[in-house]
Amino acid sequence: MTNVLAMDFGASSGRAIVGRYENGKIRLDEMYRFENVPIMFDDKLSWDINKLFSQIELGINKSLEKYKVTSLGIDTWGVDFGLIDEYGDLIGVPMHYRGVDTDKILARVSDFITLQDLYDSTGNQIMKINTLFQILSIREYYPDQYFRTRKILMISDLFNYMLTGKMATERSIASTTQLTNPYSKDWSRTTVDNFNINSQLLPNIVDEGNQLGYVKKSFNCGDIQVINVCQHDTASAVLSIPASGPFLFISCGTWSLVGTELNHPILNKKALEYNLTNESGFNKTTEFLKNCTGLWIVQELKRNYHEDGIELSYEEITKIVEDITAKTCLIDTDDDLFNEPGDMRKRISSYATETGQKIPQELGEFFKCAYESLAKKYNETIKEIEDATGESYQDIHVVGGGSKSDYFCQLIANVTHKNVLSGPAEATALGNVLMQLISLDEIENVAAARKIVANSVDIKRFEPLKSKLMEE
Ligand code: LRH
Repeated sequence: MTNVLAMDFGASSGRAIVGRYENGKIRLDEMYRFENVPIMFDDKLSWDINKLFSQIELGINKSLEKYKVTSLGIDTWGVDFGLIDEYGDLIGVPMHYRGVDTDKILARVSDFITLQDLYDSTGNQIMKINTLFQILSIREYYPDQYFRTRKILMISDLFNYMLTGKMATERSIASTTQLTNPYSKDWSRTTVDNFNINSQLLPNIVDEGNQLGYVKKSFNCGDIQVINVCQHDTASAVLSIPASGPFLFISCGTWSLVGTELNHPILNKKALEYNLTNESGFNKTTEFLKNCTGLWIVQELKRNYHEDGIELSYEEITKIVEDITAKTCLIDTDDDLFNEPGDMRKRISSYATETGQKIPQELGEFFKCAYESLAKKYNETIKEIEDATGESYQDIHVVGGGSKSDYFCQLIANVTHKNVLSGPAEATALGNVLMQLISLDEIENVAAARKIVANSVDIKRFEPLKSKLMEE
């Protein structure tokens, strides 16, 4: 039996999971979960990087108490990074994408290049959080840090570096920067040059499955190989989807990544107009998708009520929501208003007032508004994807935390008029485990890995029901 450790970092929480492969089946054993709570550093919303790194050490130790572990892989959210100085040390603390001021930068991007050209050379959805805009913001507002920098390491690459002493960027995580070429899936020279970024700052891109090196002796954990998995959590999640033909996916965590897997990028007019992104998946596949706000608003509402002394589990929340028959207001979940941490009840109420809708009163109405608005957004995005690809899909694979809620999966089926196949809920960690097993030659390739997932995980099916929302 081969045991591998997946360190899976989401923007709000993380987990250490040991994947165990035997007799054609994968079993996941969760060692523990932890919260990922941002900190204020120098007045800027930042990642608690040392605490997060200590979770990896804890993950290794806990796993070793129970298992012999051959390798480990790290996947994280995209776009964020750390700056490394000439001594190989981290400069300051990596900033949180919700805290970086890129508004003015974005407004000035057209001084360098048209948005059409930027899209053509990177294939990425223009989002103010993208690494490129964050780098330009640091150069503008913190030139001292920028000019001391010798290498820029994405968060997962930074953790790999801290573990092994080796610097590299894995291809899928690099594709969230708006600095890679959507065809070659290497750094886009045109973009790097256009924005006058010193190309020496960007590490070499390596393929997923690359064996980077062993965990340093100083960690005292024996020989554990560090493998570059699909380090972008979205790419890991998609890899684990047990599909055989064309499919749509919604990878639903703090973010919802709504898209499809293709073997070529799409950069047509419609893709640009809809702001759809081309990111890199395993084997240089393209994940053609939109980054939509996901359960973030639900998570914030839950936190808002927690601060008022009301504790609710997600199961309790969806139970309450299911019992509400009255219509609630709908919001644009991607509106900037809901971007930053804060009281979502106030923001939803002000959105409702401004758009002439009824203001929610009850706790359940706020949550219902969030869930239904998300489903509406998914539906709109799926239509855009079908329009840009010229394809029509029957099935949506919903994976990640959101797939655990039958209420939400049924709602998505009703609103989109498509079948929803839910699970795996631990898609990101599972994709991470699978890539390690492929790298270790335990599994032949991704097609074989997906068959193993189909054998190992219960997938639930939800067909669209005639509901009130559908008829609107
Ligand atoms: C989802 C994700 C997404 C966003 C980023 C901030 O977890 O990776 O791709 O771009 O987080």
